[in-house]
Amino acid sequence: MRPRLRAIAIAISSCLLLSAQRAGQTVSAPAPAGAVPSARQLAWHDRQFYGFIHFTVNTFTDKEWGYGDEAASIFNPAALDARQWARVARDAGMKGLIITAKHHDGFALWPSRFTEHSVKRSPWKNGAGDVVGDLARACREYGLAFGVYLSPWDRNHAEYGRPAYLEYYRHQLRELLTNYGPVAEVWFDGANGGDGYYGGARERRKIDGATYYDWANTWKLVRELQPQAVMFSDVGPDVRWVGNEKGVAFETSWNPITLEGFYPGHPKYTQIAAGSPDGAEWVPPEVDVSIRPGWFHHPAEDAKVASLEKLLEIYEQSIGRGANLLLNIPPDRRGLIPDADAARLREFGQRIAATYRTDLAPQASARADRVRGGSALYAAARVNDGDARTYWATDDGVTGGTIELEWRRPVRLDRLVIQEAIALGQRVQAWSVAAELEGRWTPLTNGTTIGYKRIARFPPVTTSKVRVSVDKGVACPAISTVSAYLAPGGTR
Ligand code: FUL
Repeated sequence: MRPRLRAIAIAISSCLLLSAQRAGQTVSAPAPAGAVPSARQLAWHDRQFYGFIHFTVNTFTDKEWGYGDEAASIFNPAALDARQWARVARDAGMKGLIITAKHHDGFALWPSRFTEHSVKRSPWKNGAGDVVGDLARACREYGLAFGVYLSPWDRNHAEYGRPAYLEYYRHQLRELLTNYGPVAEVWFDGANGGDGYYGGARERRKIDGATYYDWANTWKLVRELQPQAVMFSDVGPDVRWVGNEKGVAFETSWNPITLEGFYPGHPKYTQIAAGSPDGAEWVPPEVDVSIRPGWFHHPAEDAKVASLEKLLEIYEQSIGRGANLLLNIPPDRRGLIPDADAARLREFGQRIAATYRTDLAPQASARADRVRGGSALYAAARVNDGDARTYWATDDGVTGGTIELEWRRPVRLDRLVIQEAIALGQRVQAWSVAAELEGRWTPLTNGTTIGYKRIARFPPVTTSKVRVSVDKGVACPAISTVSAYLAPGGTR
């Protein structure tokens, strides 16, 4: 071999040896940054999209908030079929359903032993029905997670506002968490106190939201009875309210949040609802929004079902900003989700499935400008290897970096889905996406936080090279997924 070639060959082989050594070395994983999710929260993040069932006496009185004096005799759905709800949910791509087992009016949708104000006093199935049980069974049949909403405010109960009501509330919770199999989410809303029937007193009752409910002990009961269930309220402990009912998560949205001094219904909650990078606990946001103007079904709103465009916008502004989406789909007086809503939800489910069916990223080769310890374990190829557990990372103290995806032949795409390895905390503060168009790097879009998932949309482009940059972070980036798609028709 000629000396020059020999020198090159030696250089190449020593390079290979060096990288082989590096691959063999154990480069340690990045340390978690800030607050991190629990196992039950990680399972919740994976659920992403599920439905809310608002159904009770209000459906029959055409109200949003019942006063608490509704006669059980008005609850009489002629064709209630929880399996239809589950089918509609499944066809929409939902992973679960949460039902208003009891709304503010106090009417129990299950035959509670602790009140007469329930389905057992209604003409429906001659008082032998159980809506909660029907839904729990339907969810099991259709592979959906099942959840319950138990309103803390009870405008029917005589003892509301006094200690005895708390006992009653916990008895009801115990029934719901004992008799219906696994519960994935327990939903505590923040509306509290005011006027009501209260066993005939018909008066205004004010409670102190900071102390009255003694949440710590109620949360303990849930943990004891259903340890895998996440609890939602304005302030967690597992999942928090996004702060509005419009279907929009904050553009800059942190899972960590400091909730000390706050309680469900706190008047200043919306000021902190976006979370913060140095937040003390991991309590991710959930976006609750209705497919109609109201939470309950009202015939006058039959023509106001959200359009497909609106639902797609909600999807991108909730799930696409790292939150979960809880979409309300209220049954009507028959006890069925109206045909128009069901058709819209099917259309929505099909569009989402079609948009995210074909990931173009696995066909691309990936490289990064920096890789943690030079190790294959943390290489760029980890973002498009189809394994959500692996991730690209850089060295400690390096809080940015760039991944390039390159295709052999040009592809057409209009969005990337970027995901952080959130088991290590939420780390990215700014990102940007560019594509090589006619030989020039062209910026496509940019944003701030990522979290569980960020949908980065841009006008459709045809390109062979795409670049994702992490421009700023609280720690070295840990990106588990970059996937690439083209929506059908090139629109949303
Ligand atoms: C609120 C309630 O007051 C509404 O009626 C609805 O249930 C919504 C999801 O939560 O706190």
